[in-house]
Amino acid sequence: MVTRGFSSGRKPPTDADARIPPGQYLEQGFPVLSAGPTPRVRTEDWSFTLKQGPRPIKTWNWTEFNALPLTKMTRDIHCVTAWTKFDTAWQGVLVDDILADAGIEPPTAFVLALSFDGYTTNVPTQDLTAGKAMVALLYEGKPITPDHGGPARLLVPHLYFWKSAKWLNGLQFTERDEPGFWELRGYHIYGDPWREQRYTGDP
Ligand SMILES: Nc1nc2c(c(=O)[nH]1)N[C@H]1C(S)=C(S)[C@@H](COP(=O)(O)O)O[C@H]1N2
Ligand SMILES: [Mo]
Repeated sequence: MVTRGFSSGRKPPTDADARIPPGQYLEQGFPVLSAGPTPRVRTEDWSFTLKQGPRPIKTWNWTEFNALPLTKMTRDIHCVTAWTKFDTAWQGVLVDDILADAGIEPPTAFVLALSFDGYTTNVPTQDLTAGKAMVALLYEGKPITPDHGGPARLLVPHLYFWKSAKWLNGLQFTERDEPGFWELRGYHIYGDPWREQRYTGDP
């Protein structure tokens, strides 16, 4: 007997459905979303700085940063424009390993990610540590292409993808949760896709 309700065009729920947050659809491609033109950052000119407020804690050049431990992360990602992509495969340096190399414990509870294009986005420190986030250097085994944020981008896969800053050049510890580029323009301060925190005022 055919189960009523699943028979006429409606598909039964699958494991895949359970991986798609509310209001999202499954995307097979990899859309590019940038607020401005793609900055071309040569690895010779690349650097990454850990800061506390305006004060630099430590800076790595490309060679130094690539000497840090490389970790693999394969995760589903969720863009606020409603696409979800399964099993994106990244390699990069865990934020934990960056902090360890700098010899510090997180000095404040919030971070502002800083990018070469002037883009910023805020994330609570605890959403970046304990293996939850990385500075990604490779996508599907190859250097990240410029349009997707190469040479290096932040990857915070459990939050909407606008939190994964492309063309990353630093992480700044801040005393308060300071809204970044999109958070100042109406996006949610935290951005949990499972709670559908898209815009300011969403729960
Ligand atoms: N530096 C920077 N990072 C950024 C953006 C940007 O404009 N500049 N766009 C954000 C947004 S809104 C999204 S959805 C993702 C898109 O990443 P993708 O182009 O690799 O899909 O990058 C995020 N990171
Ligand atoms: Mo986005």
